[in-house]
Amino acid sequence: MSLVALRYDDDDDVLAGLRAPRKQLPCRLLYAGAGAELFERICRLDAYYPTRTELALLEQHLPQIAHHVGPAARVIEPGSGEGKKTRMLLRALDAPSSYVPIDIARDQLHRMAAQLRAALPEVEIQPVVADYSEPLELPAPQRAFRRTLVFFPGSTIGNFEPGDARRFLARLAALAGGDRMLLLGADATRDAAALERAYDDEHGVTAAFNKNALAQLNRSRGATFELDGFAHRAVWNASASRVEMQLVSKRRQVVRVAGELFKLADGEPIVTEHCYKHTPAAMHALLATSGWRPRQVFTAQATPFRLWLCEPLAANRV
Ligand code: AVJ
Repeated sequence: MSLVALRYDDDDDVLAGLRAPRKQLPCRLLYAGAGAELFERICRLDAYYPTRTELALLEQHLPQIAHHVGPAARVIEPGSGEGKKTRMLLRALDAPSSYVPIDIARDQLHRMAAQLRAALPEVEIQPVVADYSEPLELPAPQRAFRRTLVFFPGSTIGNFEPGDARRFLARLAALAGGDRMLLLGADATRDAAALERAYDDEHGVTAAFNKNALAQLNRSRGATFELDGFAHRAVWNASASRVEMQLVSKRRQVVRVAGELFKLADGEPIVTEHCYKHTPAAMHALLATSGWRPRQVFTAQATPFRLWLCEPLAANRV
């Protein structure tokens, strides 16, 4: 098994975010520790439409996607999660050569890699433990491949600020090399009621997921957050076209993080995540400025969720 472990340092952006006038935490904290499991639970909620919508789209269109991608592809997946969509993709492709899942949740990544090796012994599986939003190096493949397919489902692209999304997609283009394709899942839902149901679910799973960011800091950075002192809130910011995950302080309080004190007013929010919703026009612009162009777009019926199968911009081909 080849494995590239990369160190990442969360001190600076955590403290910088808490010192800012609009308090903010990096969203990767949500997915650390118990967060990976909590996010999988969100994905199984009825109210959380993106996962089941995307699964149905994959089910329906993977044969067509596999036709475009062709045989012996190397598949790279930043933020691979539990791997259900991956299995569908690898099964649909024509004799995929290798698969590189990149995830920060080490245990889940290794579990998923072991399951894939058992299910698809003919595919080379090369997990990478890393924060995929940081520059990283990929392991050298042992098997020959014809082209690289980057798989980025789940509307995870919505977690990036606009400039970061552009830089990230451009970096994927460089990472994947000349004969590359990208399969991107993106959500364009802008219905406030549907978003509220999905991001503030009645079972409180999203609330627990959100508070996990504080629990992580208590564990890893000696922070003193009392989880009961904060309320989960999901705000639809229409002008920025994003859902804002917030933790609202229920009282005036002072918390310590890495030895530094932070004051919170009663009702003051800490923003933990932005979930951008990209309209087709916004997505076309984002792709065009990051070295990609859509080859075929697959749109769901019930909600404006899409799979964007992309290839390099002609101008980028050398
Ligand atoms: C992982 C960013 C795709 O935006 O729907 C789900 C994260 N946050 N519920 C999303 C999330 C709260 C999710 N993404």
